Amino acid sequence: MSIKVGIAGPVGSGKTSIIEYLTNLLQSEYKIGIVTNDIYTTEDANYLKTKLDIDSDMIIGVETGGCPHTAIRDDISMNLKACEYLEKEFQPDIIFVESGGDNLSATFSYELVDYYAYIIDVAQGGDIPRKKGAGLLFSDLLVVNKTDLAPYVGVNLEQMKSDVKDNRKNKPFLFISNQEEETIVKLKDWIIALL
Ligand SMILES: Nc1nc2c(ncn2[C@@H]2O[C@H](COP(=O)(O)OP(=O)(O)O)[C@@H](O)[C@H]2O)c(=O)[nH]1
Ligand SMILES: [Mg+2]
Repeated sequence: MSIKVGIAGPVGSGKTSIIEYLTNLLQSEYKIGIVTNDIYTTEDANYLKTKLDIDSDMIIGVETGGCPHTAIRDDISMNLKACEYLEKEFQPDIIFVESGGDNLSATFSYELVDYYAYIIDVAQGGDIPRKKGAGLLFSDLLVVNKTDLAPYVGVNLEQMKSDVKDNRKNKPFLFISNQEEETIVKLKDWIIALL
């Protein structure tokens, strides 16, 4: 059985990039499958197929054709089918399921994934954690990405951390940036702990 990890969050927050780094860090020890969701294309899957050094048949792009929330929360049949195919053909250790970009209310069905991380980024505004939203409050891990951009977009990271702490209660969160390798390693460690 694979462990299935959902990666949700608004368009452009860094979901595909995060799957790319995690796969690069994990692939020597774990077999990875990937399912991406786009509304009208298989753009993210195509991107990952060109970038990653894993069997491209283990990367499946689901074209949801409609509301991106529905395909990960309500009618999960297309995503389930993709995951079942990967499990049957390749027996991966981990399957990452990237949601189509959403607004702050999207969540994964736990019938589709075992755990999910919710990704926001600092360039969307420092006030996002105060605006709450289901993914932000209830995800298994909240990731605040692109901390390197904070000085350029006038975001106070300390204030943002304090807002995140208040809203997450005891649930975990990470502030990360692709410019700081050790933060990506912490994210990888979170995945390994799930296994
Ligand atoms: N500055 C900066 N840019 C990032 C970081 N992570 C991702 N990006 C960029 O953000 C853009 C959107 O990322 P992508 O992974 O496609 O977002 P998605 O729509 O959530 O899948 C891309 O141009 C990435 O290169 C980061 O930590 N810092
Ligand atoms: Mg993406």
